[in-house]
Amino acid sequence: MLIAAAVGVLGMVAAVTVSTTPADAAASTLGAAAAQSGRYFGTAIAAGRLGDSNYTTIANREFNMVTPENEMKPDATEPNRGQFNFSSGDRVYNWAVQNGKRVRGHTLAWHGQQPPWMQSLSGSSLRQAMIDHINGVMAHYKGKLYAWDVVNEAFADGNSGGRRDSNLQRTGNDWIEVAFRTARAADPSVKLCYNDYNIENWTWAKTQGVYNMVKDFKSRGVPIDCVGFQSHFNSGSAYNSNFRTTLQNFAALGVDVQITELDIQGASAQTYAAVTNDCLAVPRCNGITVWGVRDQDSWRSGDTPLLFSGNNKKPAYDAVLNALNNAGPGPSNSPSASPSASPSTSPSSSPSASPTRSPLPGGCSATIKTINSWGGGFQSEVTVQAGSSAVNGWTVKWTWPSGQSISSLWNGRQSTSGSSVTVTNESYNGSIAAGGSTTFGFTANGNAATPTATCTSP
Ligand code: 9MR
Repeated sequence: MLIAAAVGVLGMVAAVTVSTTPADAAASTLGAAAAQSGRYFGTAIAAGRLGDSNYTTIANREFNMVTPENEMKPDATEPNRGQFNFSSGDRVYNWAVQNGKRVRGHTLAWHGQQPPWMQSLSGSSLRQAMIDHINGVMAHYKGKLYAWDVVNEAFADGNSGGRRDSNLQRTGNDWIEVAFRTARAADPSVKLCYNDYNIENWTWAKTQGVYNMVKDFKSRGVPIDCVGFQSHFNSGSAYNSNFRTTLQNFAALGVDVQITELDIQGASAQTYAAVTNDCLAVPRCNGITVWGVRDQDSWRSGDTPLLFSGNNKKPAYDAVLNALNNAGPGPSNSPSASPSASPSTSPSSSPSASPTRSPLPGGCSATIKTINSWGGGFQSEVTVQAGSSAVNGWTVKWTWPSGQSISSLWNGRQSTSGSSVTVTNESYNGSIAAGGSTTFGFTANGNAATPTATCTSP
């Protein structure tokens, strides 16, 4: 009996050891699985649900990017003209960053969810109110966000391929570019996105309308960094496999692409996997955000469109996790991550990156990539990648070639001595799984530079 028990215990230990073999261990959460290819996996978060511990347990465990579902919209942030209110937005923001997540701001200029005072404005006073709104909200979150949906849903449904009629549109066709130029000046550190729905199918007129706008913006130097594809798929707007073509074609214009509000009526596991693989196939697809945590949290809960039902993972969850794990360290970790970008179209988003060093076993490597540049300054993203073993704490160092200086840095702690820069991890991003990666970012003064960086871990 004793011997049998001892053998049983040993057998269990052996089995556990085998199942956690580190070399090609699959990540067990969506965020960690996406991070293996340098991407994020996010969710919409509602401030009103943060008191529900079942909700926050899943949200905290699975996701590493957060979009406030309603809390940063114009009606929430500027309820009276010139009087800003960030209490709900900050609740979501603080929950996210306290739990080591980044935040996508949503949204600054939109025909929907305008406060009543804004709905009643028109012409030049509405135009000025839009500019003031962008400046007021972006000042509050300056340097803190990953991206802003600067303009939301400005194109018409149907076959026109043109703009949606709205009070903002009636202020003049240039309202979108004015919004983007205002946003760049207000916070040069944040990616500026155009976000819309029904632009996933490459053959649709609305998709072509937005594509032509982005092409025009890039050719004229209007600052735009990313396009958000909401991806609310349902029977009237079904997923089509040409979504990958759409993502590739937009990326080839020199913008990042992001799946920003994914939900799928009925949550077919196959369709969820297909969408995930479409993003993974495009180096400039930065990540995927689902529009809510559990079916009961969804804006259309009757469609059961999300990855969780109550506390349970649905088949679609497993399909997404497997797709992310199968991608492994993807092309987005390499310095040539953006082969389709057109670097000559605009100074912003030129994809230059420092050479990657092969990480030693147990060590780490760091790659500096230019995200944006403008007269006198630039924004960079640094990817810190673990080698064949996990990293616990990292230090990245480089030397500026020609007098550059960092103006703000996030997701890391900086110390500078002359032209030498040292950045160490924050408490929340020091641990990187074997083969995984994390990123930090900064804005700097001077000409964009991508010096070779070294990475060490204790
Ligand atoms: O999910 C949001 C829901 O709670 C709000 O009632 C609704 C009101 O406009 O907005 C929903 O979010 C929308 C997002 O902001 C923009 N794209 C469509 C989303 C679903 O309607």
